[in-house]
Amino acid sequence: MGFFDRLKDGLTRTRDQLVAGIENVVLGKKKIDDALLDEIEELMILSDLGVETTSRIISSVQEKVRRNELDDASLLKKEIKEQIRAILVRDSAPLRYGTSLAVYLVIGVNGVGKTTTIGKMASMLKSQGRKVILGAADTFRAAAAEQLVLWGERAGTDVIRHKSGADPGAVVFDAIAAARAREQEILIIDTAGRLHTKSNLMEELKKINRVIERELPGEPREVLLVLDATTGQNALSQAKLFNQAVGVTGIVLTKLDGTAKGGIIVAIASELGIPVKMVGVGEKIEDLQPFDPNEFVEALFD
Ligand SMILES: Nc1nc2c(ncn2[C@@H]2O[C@H](COP(=O)(O)OP(=O)(O)OP(=O)(O)O)[C@@H](O)[C@H]2O)c(=O)[nH]1
Ligand SMILES: [Mg+2]
Repeated sequence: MGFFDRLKDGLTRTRDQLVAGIENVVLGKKKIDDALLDEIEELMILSDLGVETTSRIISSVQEKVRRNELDDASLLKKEIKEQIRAILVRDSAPLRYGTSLAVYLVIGVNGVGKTTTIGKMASMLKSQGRKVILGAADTFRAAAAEQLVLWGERAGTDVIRHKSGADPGAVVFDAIAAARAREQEILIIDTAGRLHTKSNLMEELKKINRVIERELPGEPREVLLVLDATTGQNALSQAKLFNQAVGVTGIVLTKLDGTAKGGIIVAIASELGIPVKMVGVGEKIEDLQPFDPNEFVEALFD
């Protein structure tokens, strides 16, 4: 199966709920009235598009109906599809690269898929001919560095690590030095999972950020927040708080395989204006790709 098919497969439950739901509701109806729009609104909220985003889309549909630009219920599915596309296209942006060294700091709550994503990302970037090195700044769990080393072996990249319990900032400092000495193009840093509500753990991330800033001023950087698509609306509050603390430049949405909550991607793009840069659809090394809004919309509505 190609990536598009896996994405489509992964979105089956979201599609059944949202798209098949809309098809059902409009079936045999001609007129677009408030009762019909209420039902569609409910389907959108159930699919985790978010209350704010849903009501924005519904209001704009109502406006079009008032202006007689939209008068046939059978056109509603297409209209909502295009509005979702517009939201996702607006802020979309690829990963930043540089001419020297780019650093990607990968953050998120526990178990969302940070380390796995780094392994997949390293493999993807290597296959594009980039020189990639990894930094194991999750020094909290003893097994965390080993897990990253395993992914490094699979992807064919070096991993810079310290003993467990070491200062993550010191790992990042050494990883930058090693990346420079070995003339690497991209350094990807793994961090310990942390709750977005714990301010001392957020301080640690700020400290890591300051090390990167000081060592590589003006170089391209990404702060990539990994979100688990199966958590639905909670992913939105994680994104808000991590963004406030360290300034998130891109979202990686994992576990899009088999969740009914794929709509969360639209809520994040719409409410936070942070681009979704990558999506993960499984546990294997090839199960990650750059986020393509058009592909996503086609996979969802196909
Ligand atoms: N189905 C599915 N599982 C995934 C995906 N990405 C990661 N996982 C799984 O999620 C689990 C946690 O992945 P990790 O990469 O260890 O997550 P983490 O964020 O590094 O976890 P901590 O370091 O403990 O905070 C593993 O079992 C992964 O195989 C995905 O896209 N789809
Ligand atoms: Mg990890």
